[in-house]
Amino acid sequence: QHDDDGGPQPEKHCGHGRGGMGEEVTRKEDKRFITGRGNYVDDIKKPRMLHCEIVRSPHAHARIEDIDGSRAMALDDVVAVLTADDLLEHGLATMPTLMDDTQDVLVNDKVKFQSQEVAAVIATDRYAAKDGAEKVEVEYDVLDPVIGAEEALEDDAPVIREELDDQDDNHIFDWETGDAEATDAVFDAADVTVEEQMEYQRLHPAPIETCGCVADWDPGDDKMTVHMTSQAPHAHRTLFSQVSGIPEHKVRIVSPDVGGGFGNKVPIYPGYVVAAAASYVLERPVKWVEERSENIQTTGFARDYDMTGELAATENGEIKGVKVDVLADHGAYNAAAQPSKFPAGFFNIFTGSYDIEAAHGSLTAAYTNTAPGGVAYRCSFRVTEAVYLIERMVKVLADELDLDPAEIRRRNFIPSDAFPYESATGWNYDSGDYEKALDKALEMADYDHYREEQQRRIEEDADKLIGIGISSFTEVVGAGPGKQCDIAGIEMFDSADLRVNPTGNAVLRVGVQTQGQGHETTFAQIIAEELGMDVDNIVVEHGDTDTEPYGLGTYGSRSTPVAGAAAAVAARKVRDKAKSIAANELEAAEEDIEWDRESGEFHVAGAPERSITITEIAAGAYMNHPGSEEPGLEATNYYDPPEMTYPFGSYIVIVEVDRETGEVDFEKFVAVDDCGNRINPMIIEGQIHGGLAQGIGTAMMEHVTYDDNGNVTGGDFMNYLLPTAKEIPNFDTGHTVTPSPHHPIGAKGVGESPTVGSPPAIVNAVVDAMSHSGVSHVEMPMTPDAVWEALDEAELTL
Ligand code: MCN
Ligand code: CUN
Repeated sequence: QHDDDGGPQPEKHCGHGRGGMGEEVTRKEDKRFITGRGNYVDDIKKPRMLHCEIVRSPHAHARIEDIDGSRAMALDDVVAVLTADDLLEHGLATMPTLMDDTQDVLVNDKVKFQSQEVAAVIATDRYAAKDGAEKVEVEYDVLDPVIGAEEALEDDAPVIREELDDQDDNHIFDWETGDAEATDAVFDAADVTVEEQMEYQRLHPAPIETCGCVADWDPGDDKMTVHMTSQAPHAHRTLFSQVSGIPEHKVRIVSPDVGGGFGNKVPIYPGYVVAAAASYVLERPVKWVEERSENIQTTGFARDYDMTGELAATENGEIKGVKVDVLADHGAYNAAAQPSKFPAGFFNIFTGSYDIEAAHGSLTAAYTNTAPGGVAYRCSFRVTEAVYLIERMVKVLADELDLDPAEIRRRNFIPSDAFPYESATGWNYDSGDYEKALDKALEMADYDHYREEQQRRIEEDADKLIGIGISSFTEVVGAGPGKQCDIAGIEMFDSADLRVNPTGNAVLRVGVQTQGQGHETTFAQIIAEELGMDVDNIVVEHGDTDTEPYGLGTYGSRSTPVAGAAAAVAARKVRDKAKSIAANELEAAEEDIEWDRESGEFHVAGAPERSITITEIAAGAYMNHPGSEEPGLEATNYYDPPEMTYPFGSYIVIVEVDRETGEVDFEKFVAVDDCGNRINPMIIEGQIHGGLAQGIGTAMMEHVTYDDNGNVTGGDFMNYLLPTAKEIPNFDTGHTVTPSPHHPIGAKGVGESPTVGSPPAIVNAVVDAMSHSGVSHVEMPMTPDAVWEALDEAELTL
């Protein structure tokens, strides 16, 4: 379904026709993908290349007594068996995590989660490496595993991280935000308070392409080249250099085409380090590519927050205060991928879209015998958890007060004239118009009709109940500013380098890294808009640290807010210089030259027929440059955003709940998003569709589960369920436009909004179908049996 605004939009070019801002330019990169010419890590083949297979622990918690690789080495095609001892020689047995913890590359002493990396087998092909891995004999002394944060913090829980000097329990850190005293005061004075405990289960980003690399040490140039699945090639280059001791100018990271990242490809994993070490030692290229179960069981997971929320309000539903307490499971290492000064990510944005007087949050994080991780999966650093908490709590409060959940939101929204707005936990929202987005969504959803239908079904004791769920979320994306946000100390700016060729086409190099978001198209559109060039005449390059300007990569929907700004500023620098060249070519004074966005040309003020295009100017820059300027036409910008951007939206989900089976059907799914000025509406819609699918996966089926022995029981696609086309309904998408006041082109990010915003709308809908019988919460994933249980408890089953 398309936007309701004035019916379907023209297929291409709805602006000035050159493929600038707001035009539905078809994706330039798709020709390569749909003709089978994509180039992913596993497509890379090098002469003399070896293959790496990792030997993994079957136990979650065990001491390693002995590793014997001799039977593996006896196989013809096996070249080497590596253990922690071999890596120790090169100082590579451990690596730093992004949160300053130290993770084993290969286990030296004690295994801390199932499938942890214990040894590596290097062989001439992948099958031989796998055969070799099966022959490596490891003797384990099995220990009691600690599964679940609550159990981990019990007094008698086995200590997982005994190797750390200051660690005699499984507690990692405590964190606090807001004003406890002020919040207690509004709670004491409140007419009503509500409380609900809710778990945001452990998820996995599960990109279709798993993680992998080809490491190639060149002893001739003393240079390490690593082609890898990286969302942040430059940051990874710096970390690689720091960990390996190879000088940074001798490290080249290349991200070729990346088959989905969703946050999974932000951290560095042991496999990368092992492959690089093996290539260095053996002086041959080494490929390592994970299998699906390795990806789900060992690489960065998401969420795993056990949250208790409380709201205080007046009896007419004015929210006065919010409290939240969280128990966070970080797995065996603190390896969350987020700005280092934010141990709980941006979770403290939990006041959401509402003007709330006082707020307080606290959190305790624990080590458990499970894979490390903690933020990835389309989340903007824990905003997903924060949005889930507040949007669920508003529904709980609405039910308590018997108020319409749309109405209670309206009564509490930050008013549109209150921006810039500082929240109770200190965030500076740039712009918003929440009521407008909600009104639009209500209209698109035919809200009143479904409320009536819901009532009718209840009165008729119908077999299928109707539930209507709303989420009016606010996102925060676009980290920096560099002074607040860094990765391993590197400030989170981003960059663009624009070079216009003598024949009038251009190459834009950016520091961010597309994983499917369509940057090769949308970044070209920014340049097309700013320079009056045709979008087809601009090539966007990314992902090679030897040629691209330094950037912090793509995650947290930061590409548009940060690198998009850098691209616009670089283009404007080029435009400034172009003006002087235009003056020279048109034989006019520079102050008389005007840029006309509509025609994409420069002309002499008052004489529009005396005009010149960027192509002609480009020729002038190289073939007839004015004496006042250097030859050439290029510019670079490193952009440190003054603030983050705050996209938002209202989602309305209407479900039918089957009282006999507990099955949930989506009757209607409305998503109204506001990401400020829109670069490419078609790409935005694709982002929304994909993100909503992931939101449905989250709410309905995805869960990395463990049994009491620490076995990952939800660690492959038989057990970790992803939604397919069958589970995904049609979406009705709409939009409002509230530009970001501080962004050069007024744009905010959008990639994460649908995954952040939709799970509470879906849970609110299922709860809403049963709330007349007193149901206040259903835990995710809301599988049919979980929903049936809730129906049964409320005596609603047939
Ligand atoms: N866009 C636009 N106008 C705007 C905002 C964005 O046209 N006002 C376009 C952008 O130009 C870009 C796309 O929408 O082409 C997403 O932009 P943005 O919101 O800036 O997000 P990023 O490009 O930084 O992508 C990151 C975000 C995250 S954090 C995850 S996780 C995620 C997501 O994007 N992973 C994805 N979407 C994904 N889509 C695909 N196909 N694959 C992934 O791995
Ligand atoms: Cu948090 S998942 Mo995206 O930011 O790469």
